[in-house]
Amino acid sequence: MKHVRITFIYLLIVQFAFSQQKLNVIYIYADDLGNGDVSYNGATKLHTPNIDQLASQGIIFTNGHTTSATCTPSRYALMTGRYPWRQEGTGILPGDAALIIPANKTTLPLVFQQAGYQTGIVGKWHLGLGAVVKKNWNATIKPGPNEVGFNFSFIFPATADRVPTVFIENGNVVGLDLKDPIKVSYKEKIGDDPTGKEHPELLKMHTDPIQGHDQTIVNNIGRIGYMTGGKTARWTDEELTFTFLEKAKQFMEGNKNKPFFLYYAATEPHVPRMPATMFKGKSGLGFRGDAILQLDWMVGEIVSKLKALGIEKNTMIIFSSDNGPVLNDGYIDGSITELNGHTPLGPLRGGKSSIFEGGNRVPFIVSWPGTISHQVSPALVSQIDLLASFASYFKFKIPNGDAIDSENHMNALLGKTKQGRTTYIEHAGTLAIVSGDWKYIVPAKGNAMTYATNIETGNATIPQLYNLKDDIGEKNNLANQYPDKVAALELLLKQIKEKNN
Ligand code: NG6
Ligand code: CA
Repeated sequence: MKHVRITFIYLLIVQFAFSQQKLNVIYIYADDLGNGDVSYNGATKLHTPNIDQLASQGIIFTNGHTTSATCTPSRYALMTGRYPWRQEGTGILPGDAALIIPANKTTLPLVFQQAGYQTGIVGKWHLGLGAVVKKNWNATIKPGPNEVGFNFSFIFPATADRVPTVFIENGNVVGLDLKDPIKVSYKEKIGDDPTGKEHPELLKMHTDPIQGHDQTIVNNIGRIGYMTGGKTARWTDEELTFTFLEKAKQFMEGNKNKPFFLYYAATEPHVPRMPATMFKGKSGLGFRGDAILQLDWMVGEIVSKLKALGIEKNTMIIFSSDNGPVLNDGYIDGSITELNGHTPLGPLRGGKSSIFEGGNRVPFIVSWPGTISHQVSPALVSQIDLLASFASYFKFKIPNGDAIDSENHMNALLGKTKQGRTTYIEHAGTLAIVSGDWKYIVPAKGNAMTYATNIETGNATIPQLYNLKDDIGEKNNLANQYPDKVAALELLLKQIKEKNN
């Protein structure tokens, strides 16, 4: 009897110790997922039950943003808390680019690391690797994620459509046979591997003839860039998500008793969309829809794993996307022909690469079961603010000059207030400033439509002013009616641009 009581007390203590465990944070980042691509936010042609579940138990932010309308700059802002347009060389990077995250500055994972967290990244990196472009892929590649705040990394270098199509774990290419070394070039063809251009008959998915993606063929898919060697290390696209998910599960399992931060950078629904067999054809909307179902399934798997580890209530999941949606982004994959009335943008205008809201207003959910309850928040929140928000949560003082654009909005992220940012800068080919309900787009000379992907860039040589409260679709340009507003926003933008500390 006495024994039983002692065991009981012991169990109580163990449980208490666990419930005292610090919060874990998982940041799930979709790639090119639109505001209207999720059923919690109005999609009816496809269903995302696992993402919806996060939304229905957590906070749905209707005014959630990435900084930019493409991948690299958005990820740069997420990691550094700096607007990417302040920094040259933060545009979409080739697969052989050098690391663009400074190793001596505060980064988002460093904020967690200094608070005693284990930090891991699994998935798409796209922020460059190594010190130089001409790097040796056959030895440990440094600096990379492990040098800017991650204890563990299992990534692919750039995008799924860019070589080298290999996984890199803590700096080393996985499964590499050193007798078959990897070489990469974005300048000229190297080695004997067939290219999509010379051998279109080898492709299992046609490329759009005006959008390239016709260089080295890997897994019967044409890519951007040339590679040779590394045959045993090359990935199979259909397995990408299984591989990342397995690594993420191992990371969670290994750190179930320690606080952890996991950055899960999914590849869906970015091109090439080549989902696993179990998802092919499942959405009825072509491979893009299938890829979104695969993404949703992965989210469900992460939640199940948290439950199985008994840490679900102790883990915050933040779900978002790095930029707005695009249909034909280089491959003929049914994204247009099988769209079936699906509206990836919802009511927004633009899309990937656009300065309109469709470029940077993205799904944004914060779920923390048991601690935050469901609500819909109109607070303007941005990925660039995660750094300062978590720094404040951990009472970490950001060194002067670091993360200068990141603001602490932890109270908005936790649903304690519906007030987020008052001012925000959006970025594509040009800049826009949002202040309250107003958005001003800086005049720009570039094309009105993107090349080939057929998206309105938002570029215009005249000033554009929209009232987002009344006109979320940015249809009525009010610049002529409110010249004072235009002038005030221009001035505010100038002041923010000049800020350097
Ligand atoms: C573009 C690619 C597009 C995609 C994008 C990066 C062409 C014509 N198009 O340059 O396919 O890879 O870069 O997407 O090359 S992002 O989400 O990583 O920013
Ligand atoms: Ca992207």
